Amino acid sequence: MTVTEDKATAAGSGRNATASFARKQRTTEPADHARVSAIATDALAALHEVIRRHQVTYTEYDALKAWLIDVGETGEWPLFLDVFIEHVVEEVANADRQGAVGTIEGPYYIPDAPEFPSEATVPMRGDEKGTPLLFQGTVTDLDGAPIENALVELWHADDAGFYSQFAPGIPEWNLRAQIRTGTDGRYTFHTIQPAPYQIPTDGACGRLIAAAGWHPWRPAHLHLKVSAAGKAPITTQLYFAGGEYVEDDVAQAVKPELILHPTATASGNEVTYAFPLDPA
Ligand code: MBD
Ligand code: FE
Repeated sequence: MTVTEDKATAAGSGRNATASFARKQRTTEPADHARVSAIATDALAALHEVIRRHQVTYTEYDALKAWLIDVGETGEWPLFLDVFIEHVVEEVANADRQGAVGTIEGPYYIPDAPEFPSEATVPMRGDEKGTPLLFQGTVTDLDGAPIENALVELWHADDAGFYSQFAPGIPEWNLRAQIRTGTDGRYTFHTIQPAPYQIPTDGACGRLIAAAGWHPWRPAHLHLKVSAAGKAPITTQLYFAGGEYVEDDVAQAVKPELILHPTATASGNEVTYAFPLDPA
């Protein structure tokens, strides 16, 4: 076993994900009391209805209380929210898009990864495991005209399903990079294919999944953010046709438009994907 597989814990990854979220710029707009009241009233009413429908007992209420406390103490709120809630927020946010299809960001994005001109070999260990992947394509407007100087950010798990800066023993920027497209709007990444991701089984989220008899897996995926001047930035993920859990993602974040069909070459796999960006 490597250091990562040996030492990765729900609490360790939760602590890092919580700290990473706290670092994000957040606006402190004054509360719109009417909107807060409308959303909070309906959210609470939805829970009250579930309690009545299922005749929830005090034993179950106390189990919930203990579990919620545990989610916070192990830092798993980013994981829980992004796995079970974010897909609906994304659906609402991106409902009117015409171009590239989005999906959830998840808890493991870090801004300001090492930057490359239009072609990058993604930072990786000398002995990085996994099938080599040539991932390339274009950033365009909705009419297909190439966009120069678009930013394409890529981050993904390694061949054991772990993310740098969230699991121990992995170099800081491993499998994270950003590219600026050239005049032809093209980007080219040389990387490796990630493995499916398993929600940590030793934390509060894992306990809920086990208690409910669900499975803790996300299909293998590439995370992307694509942005350009005057365009609406997009956050998305790409999956691999025929891969395990593509049809059964615990985070419900797979869409048909996001499934890649790579071809095998002498040196690994190769795939092309285009990002037509909506106007801002
Ligand atoms: C991931 O890698 C991820 O992409 C999401 C959405 C949730 C948990 C782990
Ligand atoms: Fe992920």
